[in-house]
Amino acid sequence: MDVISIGEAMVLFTPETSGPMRYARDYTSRIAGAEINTLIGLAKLEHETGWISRVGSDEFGAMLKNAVRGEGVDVSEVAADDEAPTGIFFKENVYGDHVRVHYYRKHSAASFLNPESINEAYLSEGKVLYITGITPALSDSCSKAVFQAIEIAKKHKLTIVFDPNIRYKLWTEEKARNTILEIAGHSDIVFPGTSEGEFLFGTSHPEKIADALHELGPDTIVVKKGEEGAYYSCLSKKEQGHAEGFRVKQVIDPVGAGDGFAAGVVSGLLDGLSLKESVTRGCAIGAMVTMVNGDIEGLPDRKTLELFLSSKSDVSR
Ligand code: KDG
Repeated sequence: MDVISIGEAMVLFTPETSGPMRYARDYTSRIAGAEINTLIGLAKLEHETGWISRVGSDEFGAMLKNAVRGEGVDVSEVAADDEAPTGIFFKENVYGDHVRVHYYRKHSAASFLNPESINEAYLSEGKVLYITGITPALSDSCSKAVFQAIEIAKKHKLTIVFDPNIRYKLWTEEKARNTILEIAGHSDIVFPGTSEGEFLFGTSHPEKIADALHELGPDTIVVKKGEEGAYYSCLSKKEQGHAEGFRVKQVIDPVGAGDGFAAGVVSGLLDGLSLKESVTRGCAIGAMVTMVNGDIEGLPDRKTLELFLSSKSDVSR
């Protein structure tokens, strides 16, 4: 197994019409969730991936498991919960491109993930443990599960990759800051955004964010700057620099871009690319995700990624 992740996936409902959802009548349903988005991105690039989670013993749980399995991710460590339902959420396009997210995930099956959900034999077979700041925000038992996974990953020398992915709706600012910094301190590679740097360290300056995170322990930091690309810094390889972003003509749906970015960087590193090349792959996939509706639909396979990287016609850099 190349990459294993732990986290919640949900069914996402998007109204067919824009404006307040009280007037919406028709919805499209999709699957979403930061960790599965990244795992699916990696699976599309032919990496072996596995997902540790819980879904309800309900139709939405079956939908999620079928869809994630169908995208090539191993779901053998996804438990079905008879008591708690699968979480769902809605993306409301209030006006223009202003999007509001409404979660219906409190006490969902995934929020009952706990340290016993982590199968040591399964995780020890992986090369990379990928975690985001969403899972520890779901409940205390989820937070404990994440720290348990980190402990096992360290014991078996997996590379720990962490995307803070701060969701302010899910926890208090103080708890978010403390937990994110603690997890970052245990990680090898961290992918903060500039606004997360502002929240954590009071600066949106990429180099300052990277320095502050290096102080906590991680060897590699990649600071996401949206369509401007990313700043990367690796202490052991003494590699620092900026990778250019990809400006797309029309952003259709920006949600999920960071997860695609993570898939690209991790995929590049697994392929043995340099950090700069890996970050460029991340920027390309992040851009591609924004061009298509939904979190996973724009994630490319290798052929499509090559096409995007080589064609200048639809992209201005
Ligand atoms: O990164 C995309 C995610 O935000 C979305 O799929 C939903 O996982 C999600 C969350 O918790 O916000």
